[in-house]
Amino acid sequence: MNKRTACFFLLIVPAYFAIGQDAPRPTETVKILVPQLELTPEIDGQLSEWKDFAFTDGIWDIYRLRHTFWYDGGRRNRLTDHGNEPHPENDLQARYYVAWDSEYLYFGAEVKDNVNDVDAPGNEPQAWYLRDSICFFVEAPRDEAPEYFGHGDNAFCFVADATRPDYAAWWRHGTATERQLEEPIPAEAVSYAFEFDPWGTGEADFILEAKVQMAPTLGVSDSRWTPPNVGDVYGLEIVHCDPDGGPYGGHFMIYGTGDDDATWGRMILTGPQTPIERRAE
Ligand SMILES: [Ca+2]
Ligand SMILES: [Ca+2]
Ligand SMILES: [Ca+2]
Ligand SMILES: [Ca+2]
Repeated sequence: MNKRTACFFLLIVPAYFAIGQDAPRPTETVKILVPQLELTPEIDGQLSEWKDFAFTDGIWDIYRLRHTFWYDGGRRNRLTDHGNEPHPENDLQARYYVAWDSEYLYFGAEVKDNVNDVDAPGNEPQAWYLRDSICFFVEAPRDEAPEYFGHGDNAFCFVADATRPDYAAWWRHGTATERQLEEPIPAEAVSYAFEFDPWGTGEADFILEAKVQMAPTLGVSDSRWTPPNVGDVYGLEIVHCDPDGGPYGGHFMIYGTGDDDATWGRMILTGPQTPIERRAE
C-alpha cells in the first residue's frame, strides 16, 4: 500500500464505525436475557460444558441480519467480494454465546468463515476492525444517555489469530474522563482460547471461548458499576469483522448500529437456565 492510499484509508475507517451518527437511530432495542452460570467453564476452546447454559439465539448470517430493524445493508452489515467468494451464507455465519457469574463475563462463538485474515494495513494493535475478530460491546450499567463510546462503554475484542499476539484480546473503553482508550485487556483479567477448524470443514472456521473479569474492566470504565446481581441491566452489541483479504472488509453488527450505545441491546442478567429438553417422542 502506498502512502497516499494509507492516508485515505485512515480517514475512511472511522466513518464506518461512527455510522450511527448520520443514520436515523432505531426506536427499538433488543432484550437479551443472559443467564448466570453455576459451573466454572474451562477456557480451552471447547464450549460444550457451558453452551447449553448460556444465552444464544442461534445462527446469524447476512440473510437473517437483513430482516432486523437495525439492518443498513452494505454499510452496517456487509460482506465483501474478492473475486472468488462462496455463497453469502458461507462467507460468514456464527452462533454467539454469553453468560456471567459473580466474577466474569463469558463469551463464546462458533464461526464458519471462508478465509482467515488477520493482517491489518499498518499493523496497528488497536485495529481489530481490520482483522477477523469478534468484539463484544458492553455498557455496564446500561444508561439511557446516548454515548459514542464514553463513560461505561467497553469493547472486548478477540482477534482470530492463531499466533496470539498481544493485541488479540483488546479493550476499547471509556472512563469518567476519557471517551475512548485503547489497550490490551489486562492479562490478569482475561483468558481466551481459539480452536481452528473444529469441525473439519475449513481452516478459517473457529470456536472462540473467553472470559473477562468484570471488576478490573467494567469497574474501571464506570465507577457506578457494582458486582453483578440478577436483574442488573447492561448494554450489549456484537461486532464481527471479516476482511477476508481486503484492508477493511465485511462485518456483522448485531443488536445495535455501531458506536451509539443507546442502540445496543438491553442485556438483563438472569438466574441460571436449564438446557433445551427434547421429548422422547
Ligand atoms: Ca471450555
Ligand atoms: Ca468471510
Ligand atoms: Ca449510554
Ligand atoms: Ca474471514
